[in-house]
Amino acid sequence: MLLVGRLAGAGPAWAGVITPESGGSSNADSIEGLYKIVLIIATVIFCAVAGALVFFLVRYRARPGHVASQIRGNTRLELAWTGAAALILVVLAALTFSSLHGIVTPAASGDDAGAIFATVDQPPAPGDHALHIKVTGRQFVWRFDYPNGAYSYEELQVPIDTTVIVDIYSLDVNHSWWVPKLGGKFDAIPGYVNHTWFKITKPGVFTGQCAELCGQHHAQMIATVRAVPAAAWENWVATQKQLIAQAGTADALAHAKLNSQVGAGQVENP
Ligand SMILES: [Cu+2]
Repeated sequence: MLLVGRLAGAGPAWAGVITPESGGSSNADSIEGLYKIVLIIATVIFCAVAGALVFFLVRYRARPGHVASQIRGNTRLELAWTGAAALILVVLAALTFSSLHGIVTPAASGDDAGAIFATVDQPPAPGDHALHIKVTGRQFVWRFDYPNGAYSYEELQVPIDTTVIVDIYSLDVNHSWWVPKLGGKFDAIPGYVNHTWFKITKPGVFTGQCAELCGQHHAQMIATVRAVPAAAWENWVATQKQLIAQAGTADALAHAKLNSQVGAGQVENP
């Protein structure tokens, strides 16, 4: 009971409990907007149908001395509810298709967008003005590869006001890339590249989680997206590249030293 109470009291338990989360990227906002429209229409219809049902159940309930009149067929009523239902579906379809463009098609980067890279092995960005990030899922961590050769784990750093095209890979089993405030879920499937995008306008941190049960430590497969001003991002990605190169050099030195010690018999060959 205490555990259930604690779980229910946790902030994330109530994040977007009725509607999807939004506020990070315009595609997530469009998804939420569309969801709300459908939810409102569905709620109105539910209340009307359930209300009418309860009304007629009470109003025409069986009572001693009252015999319900037996009615069959009402062409006008039947035409009306068939037509109204069809009309609602047409309206919903029109709304969905008009929002779909803003959800699927990446927005253009803003005027303050940072340095733009594109790698040769990826599809061209819309207007050729976007940052491509390769996201790779593996048991149990997300890896992010940047166009300059730098990479990071768990946290993806991006510049604000820049359209980020995310190319999603998996190395082992099925995973699912999901940062709720930046849009919907996208499967990471071995042997297949999936794509999505987001564009963050203000600096901030957005948290996500692998959304496909991928093994024993699936719960630890978190993802964080940190959006920073363009200049800060350029600095960061350059520094990250340097740090990786330094670590590589230190690793090679340590390896060479160990090999020479093994050769000299100072340590046992493992
Ligand atoms: Cu996973």
